[in-house]
Amino acid sequence: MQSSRIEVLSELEKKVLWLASWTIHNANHLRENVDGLKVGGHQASSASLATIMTALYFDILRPQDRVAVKPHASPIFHAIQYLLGKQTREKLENFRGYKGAQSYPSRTKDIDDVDFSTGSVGLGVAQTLFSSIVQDYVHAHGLAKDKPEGRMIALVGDAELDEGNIFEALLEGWKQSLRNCWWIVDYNRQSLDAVVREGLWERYEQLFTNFGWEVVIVKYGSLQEAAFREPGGDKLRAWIDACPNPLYSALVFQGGAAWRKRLLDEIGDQGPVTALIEKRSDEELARLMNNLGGHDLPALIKAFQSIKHDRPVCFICYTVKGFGLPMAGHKDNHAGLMTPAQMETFRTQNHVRPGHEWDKFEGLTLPQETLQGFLDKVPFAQRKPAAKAPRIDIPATLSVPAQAVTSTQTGFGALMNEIAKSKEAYASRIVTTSPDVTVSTNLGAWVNRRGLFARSASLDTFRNERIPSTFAWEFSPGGQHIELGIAEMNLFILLSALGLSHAIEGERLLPIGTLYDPFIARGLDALNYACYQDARFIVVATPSGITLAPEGGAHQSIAQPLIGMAQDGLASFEPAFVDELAVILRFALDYIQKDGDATPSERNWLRDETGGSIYLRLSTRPVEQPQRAMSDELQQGIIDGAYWLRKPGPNAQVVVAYTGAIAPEAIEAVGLMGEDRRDVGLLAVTSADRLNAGWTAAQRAREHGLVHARSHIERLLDDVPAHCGLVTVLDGHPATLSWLGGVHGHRTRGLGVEHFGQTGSLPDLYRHYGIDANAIIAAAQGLTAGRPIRYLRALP
Ligand SMILES: Cc1ncc(C[n+]2csc(CCOP(=O)(O)OP(=O)(O)O)c2C)c(N)n1
Ligand SMILES: [Mg+2]
Repeated sequence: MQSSRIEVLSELEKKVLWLASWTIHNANHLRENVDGLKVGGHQASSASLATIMTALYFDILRPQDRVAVKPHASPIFHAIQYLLGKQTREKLENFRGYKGAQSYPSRTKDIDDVDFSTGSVGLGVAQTLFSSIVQDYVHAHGLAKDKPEGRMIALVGDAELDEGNIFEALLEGWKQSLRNCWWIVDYNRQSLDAVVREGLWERYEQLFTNFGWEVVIVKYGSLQEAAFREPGGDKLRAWIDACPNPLYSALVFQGGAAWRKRLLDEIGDQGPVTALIEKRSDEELARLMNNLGGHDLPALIKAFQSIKHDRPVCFICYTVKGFGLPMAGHKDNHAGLMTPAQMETFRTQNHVRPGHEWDKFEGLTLPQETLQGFLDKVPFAQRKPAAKAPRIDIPATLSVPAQAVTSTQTGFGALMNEIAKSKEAYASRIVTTSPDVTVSTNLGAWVNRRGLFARSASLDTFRNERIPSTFAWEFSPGGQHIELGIAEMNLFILLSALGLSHAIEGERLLPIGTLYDPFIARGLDALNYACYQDARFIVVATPSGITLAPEGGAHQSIAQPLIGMAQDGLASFEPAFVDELAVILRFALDYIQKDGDATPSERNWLRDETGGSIYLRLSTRPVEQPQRAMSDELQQGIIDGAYWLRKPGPNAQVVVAYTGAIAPEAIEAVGLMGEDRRDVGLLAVTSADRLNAGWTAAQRAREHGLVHARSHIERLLDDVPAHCGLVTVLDGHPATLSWLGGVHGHRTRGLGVEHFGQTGSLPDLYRHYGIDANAIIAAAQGLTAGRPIRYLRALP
């Protein structure tokens, strides 16, 4: 290592810390002026990573590498990008402000080339692991041939390692022969509330080693290493090693005099170490004791450069939270901010003149040309924006053999089987994944044809031994299904990684993940995370609801339809029939590829051109399938979210609106009411989510003066007379559909499931929860005047 390179890097490190601290100070200052509020700027948490990120971004990273930055190091990341010319002063001045640089790095909201969004701790870390697997998948399929393999790197807070999803990912990574993944732990031994427990590094070391990772511990800086070589140095080293975390932090906070007193008290009588301590001034002593490996550029660069293989590596880098700032080491420093007076002192230390705070080289000693010349050549900054991955054509229709009676889940399996037979390009871009429910979500036929993915091939032993089995589980680099262990967090983070392949690998994949509907809740934050960073995928959740009758309560999902409605970036559908599903799946494969204009369509007021991910809620309940031609109008209704299965007449007294597997009950109820109520209508709702989104958007458009804006649901309900009652029903929370009454003010009774499920037969449960035909009729009678409905039986 040339010393001049280190000199440049340490100047940049200083500048990065200054800029990040100033960004936070400046932003908080603004906030205080406006509304007296203080917002946590994470000065200490950022400072902890200043050296590591300087070493990485300005020296170690190559253009093909990708990084998930610890959320609270966002100011350091933005400062680095500012120096590299990829972030603007305007955005930094507006840090944490409206449209300013983001508090936590965001792929979609920041302008400075964020690789992975972070914020919810633990998720970005696991994302790097799954992104490595996706990189292997893409290359194994002969895609992105010219793109060199990159390292997927996570900058991890030590307390972040408490998040269980990291360990679920670690286990899966081992199973999938993970490569090219580095996790760099910012081992400052502090979390948000406190100082972390002693000796965690030893647990981590064993754990990571067990999973096949190399572990590199970067504990001492080069000043410390030099001091250890002095007479008495071994005593100093032993003292450091034995020092409890809270004490070390407290001494860092107190500074040189406190270090001297403590060291002399504890080891001052042990021979030459006294001289080692005494010959240093307070300031030199503090610098020595603060010189942990994670704040020492030569130590870090040596550690990173020592890795010559592609196995996963965990670096445990000792750091001080708040390094270089007055709050360094204080246990309460997580959201701490420097006071204006402290900032002034920091300004003086950095030789920054008032009015020159944003000047890139202000206060540095090396000539500007040297620094700018260095920045111009930083390897990581040479990367070009990824070329847009082209759209993959999806056929106009997806066909599936007709069945008189079947379920949407079986239909899904049949559709995937047909796609598996196809020679068209889109079929080879589909990649499926499931957390140990591949067979029970009906992906078996697809997997039989397309195989499982692994970097090296292995045959199905049962098949080799000629033992009959319905499933051939052969692994090969060309396989198109990634089988996961039972961890829904992993499912969603893998979908997040697969769903960003077009942006990260420059190759578009069409990811489809399956799981049981109730277990969406297990991976919900990861699903939210995937949507937040605009990953594109289809999630097929089946089976769902109390329709899963004999399985028992906790397997029966209730809230999921509302999750589907409320989750941004995710359009949800719940078809009742397989012909609807075929239309929706085709739409979905196209929709996940869109990234166009955000202006809503004047037809349904949805922003379909922007695209997003898709959630399909399916069922195992076999129901009689309609025998009908799929007209363009019907197709459009299915996609827009609803269509009339039976159009209400001009004097309609009742409309039943249903979603999903409960269709036979709705159809039956409408039939039974016909003699006693006029012109009963039956509305098939395939997507409460899209209906609701279109309705909200059309209302907003009208408020903005577009007086003719009309959403799909408004048009559908236009001709329903005002006195007509509306009964809504689904196997899920009733709020999913009961808002329909608000569209034109029809009196509405929402039926659905509000309480945990239980075991029983389907009729038992539908009766118990009040979503069977009789309950629909009772609701209709309650809403409408007229003679008693003759088929209504007393409710249980
Ligand atoms: C899932 C989740 N839970 C809680 C938080 C709130 N939170 C933010 S940072 C933090 C502590 C992080 O400590 P560490 O990872 O050691 O980072 P450091 O600031 O010490 O570098 C917590 C609890 C969060 N961001 N995400
Ligand atoms: Mg920490």
